[in-house]
Amino acid sequence: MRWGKTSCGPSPETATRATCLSGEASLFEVNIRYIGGLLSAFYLTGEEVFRIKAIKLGEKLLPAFDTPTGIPKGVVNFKSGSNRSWGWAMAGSSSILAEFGSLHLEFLHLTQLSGNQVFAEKVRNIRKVLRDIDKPFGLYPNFLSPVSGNWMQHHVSVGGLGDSFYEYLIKSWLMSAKTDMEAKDMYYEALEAIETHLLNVSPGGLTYIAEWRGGILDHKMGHLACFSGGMIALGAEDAKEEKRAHYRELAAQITKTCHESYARSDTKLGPEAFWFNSGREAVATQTSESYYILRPEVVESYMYLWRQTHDPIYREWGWEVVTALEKYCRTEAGFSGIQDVYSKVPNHDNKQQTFFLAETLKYLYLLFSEDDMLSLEDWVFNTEAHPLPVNHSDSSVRGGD
Ligand code: DMJ
Repeated sequence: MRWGKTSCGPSPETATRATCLSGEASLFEVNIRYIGGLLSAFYLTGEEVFRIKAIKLGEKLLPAFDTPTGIPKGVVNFKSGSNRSWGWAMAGSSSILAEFGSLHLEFLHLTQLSGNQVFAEKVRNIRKVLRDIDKPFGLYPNFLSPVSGNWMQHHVSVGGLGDSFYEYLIKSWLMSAKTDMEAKDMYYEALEAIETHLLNVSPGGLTYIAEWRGGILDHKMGHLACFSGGMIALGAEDAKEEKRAHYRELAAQITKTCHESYARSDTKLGPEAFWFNSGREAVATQTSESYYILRPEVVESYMYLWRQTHDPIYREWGWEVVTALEKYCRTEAGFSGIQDVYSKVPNHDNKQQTFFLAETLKYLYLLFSEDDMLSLEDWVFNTEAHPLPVNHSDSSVRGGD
């Protein structure tokens, strides 16, 4: 998900305050941060207050789905119950794939914990719309009209605006104890299309997933797209047998590329976006993309690759990040993003994004923990790294129809 102008102000950090005085809230941010966090707190403690609050907050989000297609709009007003699209999303006409595509895990748990089918029905409808819509070359564009149900623009990205949609397909399969066949099929079909149309290897041998603008490729990866190494590793085990080794290797190669984006900077932290053009590889080419805001995606993939391979290189790479965070991001009051990863003089942005604690430090902790610490057999992490239990007991959390 990429930060855009929010109803709470012009800059990213206000977007992390998923609600603001107007009563408007980001459907996506409230779901992944607050509902995801409350659900995890309930499952990890059994404290009833967390279950109750998660359900109440979920009910507050339901008006976002009041559209002709049932595809929710990105902004909901907790006071009035109205909804609207982000102004920056195709002039307010579109919903964002990574937003409406990243509700499934949490909403199935809201149904399980409330007994109210409405939550599961909302996300099953989203799944149906996406399953049935024509997809250009099997790809999922990032902007969809909640009114017409048509794609509004053919920009495809495994990074910002698209990322967690793909993540939630494979995690729906895993969270359903491998009963949600629809999620599994959609995931591997989407991955095949990504491989066919977006995957590239640079002249220097680095594998990367480019961005697609109606058939034209931008040979760049966002830091956000670096979660994909971990995602592909997570899904490798349930791929067709003849593809499993290939996906394990692909996951390792993409993760290696993302490591290179860190290794090639002066601070050993990676930029917001890095390019493969004009002889440059895995480096930002504009100062406007040279910042690091404590994002987790690269260490997230290290954790998954470590769990899958136990190759010590992933802990070595993880420790490089710990060292760099201490050296360039630690401040008296916490940790701060930096404005230029290519400068040895850290220009702090004076913001500790919420995902630093929720994700970056958690994935680093898990990277150096034993596998039975939040085992991937029993837990899936929502896209804000809040652990949700795999439902081994029954198929009531099943994601499909
Ligand atoms: C987090 O809020 C989530 O991981 C989201 O899915 C992507 N962006 C940030 C972390 O960079």
